[in-house]
Amino acid sequence: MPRFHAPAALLPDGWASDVLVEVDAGGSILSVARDAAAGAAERLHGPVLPGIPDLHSHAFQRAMAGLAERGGPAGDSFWSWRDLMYRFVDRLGPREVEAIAAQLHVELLRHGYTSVAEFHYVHNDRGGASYEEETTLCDAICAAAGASGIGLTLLPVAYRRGGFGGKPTSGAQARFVLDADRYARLVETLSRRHCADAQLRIGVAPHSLRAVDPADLAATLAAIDAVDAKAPVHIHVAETRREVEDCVAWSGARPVAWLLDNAPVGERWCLVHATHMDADETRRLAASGAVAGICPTTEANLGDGFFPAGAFAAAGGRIGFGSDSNVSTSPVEELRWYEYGQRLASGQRNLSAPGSDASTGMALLRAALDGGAQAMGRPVGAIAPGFRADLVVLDHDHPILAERAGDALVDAWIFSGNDRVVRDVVVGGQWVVREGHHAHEEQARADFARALRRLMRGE
Ligand code: NGQ
Ligand code: ZN
Repeated sequence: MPRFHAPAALLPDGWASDVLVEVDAGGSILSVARDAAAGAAERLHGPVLPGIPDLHSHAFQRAMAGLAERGGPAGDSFWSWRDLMYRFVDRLGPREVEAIAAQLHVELLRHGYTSVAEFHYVHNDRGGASYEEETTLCDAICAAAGASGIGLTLLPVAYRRGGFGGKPTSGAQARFVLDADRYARLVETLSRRHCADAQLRIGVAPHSLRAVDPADLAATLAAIDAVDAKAPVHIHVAETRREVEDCVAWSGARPVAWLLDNAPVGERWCLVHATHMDADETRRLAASGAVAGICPTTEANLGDGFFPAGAFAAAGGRIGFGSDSNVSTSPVEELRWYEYGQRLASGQRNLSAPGSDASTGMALLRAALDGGAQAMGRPVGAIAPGFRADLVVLDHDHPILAERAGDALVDAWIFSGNDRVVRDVVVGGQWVVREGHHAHEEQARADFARALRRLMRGE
């Protein structure tokens, strides 16, 4: 039975010294002792944090990072980015999806993410024909996660409309569409296949109120409730101003308000983006207990707007963070930009800190852990009995951590840690990164390079 000993670790009630973590054969924490001798336990050479959940990813988009940074003839927007992304989707096959996801997972792990919620919406073959097995591309994601060792919440996406009011889907969207029966079968097959795997949870994701109509939304919830009535439900909502306008034109209500009025939004839900909310929506979403999934680097990259952070926090809302388009694969960047967005807009500092002398980095990290874990629907985000043994070891010899201890380590990491501050990573009690190196790193990089060559040159 693996045992780990750390000189310092962040536990649910704060920092503790000489922490001994005992892990069961399935990778969950059995016991945590403070002021304990190391004995024969494996030594963790630095301060230890719980692994961070990445609550929103579209893995394949990692391969188009940097390819959408040229101005268009009529300016550029979320929608012109989406057109380019659709052209990219068109070329992907199962081998490419798996290779890109594996490379992404290695990078996420090396930066301290230990689990990821994959919002996976490409289900059909090129041109839109069904694969013989509707799980083909979901299986590619699971294979990548298995090889990399990252924990996975797989959210097969329901995508059936091209816009509000049941608009037909475009040709580019044909790869996303499964009818209600095939979708229910996909959810059922995946849930059954993976129900005994502690590294993996299946949930669902109605893509957005643009891509599902009210009947599709109900059918999506019914599909998961038939197999797992507590599983996570994620949805994109209110990311752009145009989405809000179109939703009002269709229903008379703004998207977050529509969802709160028409769906059982509560703790199993994660509303991704929720960028454009009025004061009433902000208060009501906070009261619902759902997580707002913020993806600061992607939202900045796409020019979405900034989440109403102050009002949502004041109303007691829960947030977590996601890497979304994976232009960044580091949790540090998401947390930092969430705080910096508020500083730039307000001319003030330390807006995420809960009070005088409280650490901003720590408040951001706690939000990422708690909200992230809730959204994953897996027992992660804390070093405590019953939780997964997902541990991130910081490099205490890194210059930015010199003479830092406790919360100050986290502030230094979040606000200044750009380069190899994470030393080791354990997921489910297994070593996945040692001294900054992932065991499958070289293989993943070679497979990724080959996949990119096929995608970009057609070779
Ligand atoms: C996605 N990404 O599903 O990949 C979306 C774009 C859409 C973000 N919203 C497509 N960041 O929302 O229609
Ligand atoms: Zn997304």
